[in-house]
Amino acid sequence: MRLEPSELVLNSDRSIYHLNLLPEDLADTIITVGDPDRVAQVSQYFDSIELKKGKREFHTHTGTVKGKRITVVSTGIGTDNIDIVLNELDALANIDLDQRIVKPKKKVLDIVRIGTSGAIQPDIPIDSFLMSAYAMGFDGLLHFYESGGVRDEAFARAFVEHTDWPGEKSRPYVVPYDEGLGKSLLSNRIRLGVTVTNIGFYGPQGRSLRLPLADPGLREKLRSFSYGKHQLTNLEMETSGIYGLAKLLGHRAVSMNCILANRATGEFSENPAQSVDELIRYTLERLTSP
Ligand code: R1P
Repeated sequence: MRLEPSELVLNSDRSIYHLNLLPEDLADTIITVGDPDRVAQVSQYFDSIELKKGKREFHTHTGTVKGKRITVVSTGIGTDNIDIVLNELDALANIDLDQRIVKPKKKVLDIVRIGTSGAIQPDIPIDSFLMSAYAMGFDGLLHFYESGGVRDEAFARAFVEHTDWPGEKSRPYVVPYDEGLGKSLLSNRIRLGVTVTNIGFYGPQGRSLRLPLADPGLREKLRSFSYGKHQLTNLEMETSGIYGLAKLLGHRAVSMNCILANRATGEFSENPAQSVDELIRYTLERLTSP
């Protein structure tokens, strides 16, 4: 089926609409970061950079590290942006943009988020690294896709019951990481956890500056929830969308979190730039190890 210009939107040079990239600009291994300034923080460790492009908050560098081609792209904040980034990355890999048809043979991308995050369990140290074995999304993005096959409904149901989750909020959904890619990035430096993806930084994460919260007890409900051996470990704003759409599209995704805040102890990192830099160097090292 041919995708109409209103559905598959291309720029005049045939690059994909928001990312502003051509298919040949994209490596098969992709690092996503929230902050556009973090793109250069990653690519400074490339042996060579072949491409720098950007549009809006979506900045991209492609290059090689130890002979491996890697693309780093910024997503900006939130799962609404992740809907754009994941769909457009997949279109670059799996849609013939000239013919406007889906290619018969699917390419699998490896997608690794390097992001910052706040812990919700008091024993998770500031400046430590956490890999999301599961993402729990409060954002609702996946509900717009036929996604029953990738969601862990029993996990989500247990959480809804524990929190008495109100019906006017989007139903939480749970999606696992790609275990194969995860194992290749794991070491004893990394804690595995369950990451909660929020639709905001303040109220949705239980922060109140001037506005009273609808449920002041939510943070404690998150901290005290357990499902089998799993506890909720940390909060951020992209992982559920990345895991959900990657699984639906047939890609492998893992989210690496640098813990900058601990919401249970009230601490914040004294050197966040250095911590993020260490996670970048760790991830690049693991991605390029044989
Ligand atoms: C909020 O400050 C932002 O930081 C976290 C959240 O997910 C959100 O995007 O990640 P990044 O540092 O990767 O942007």
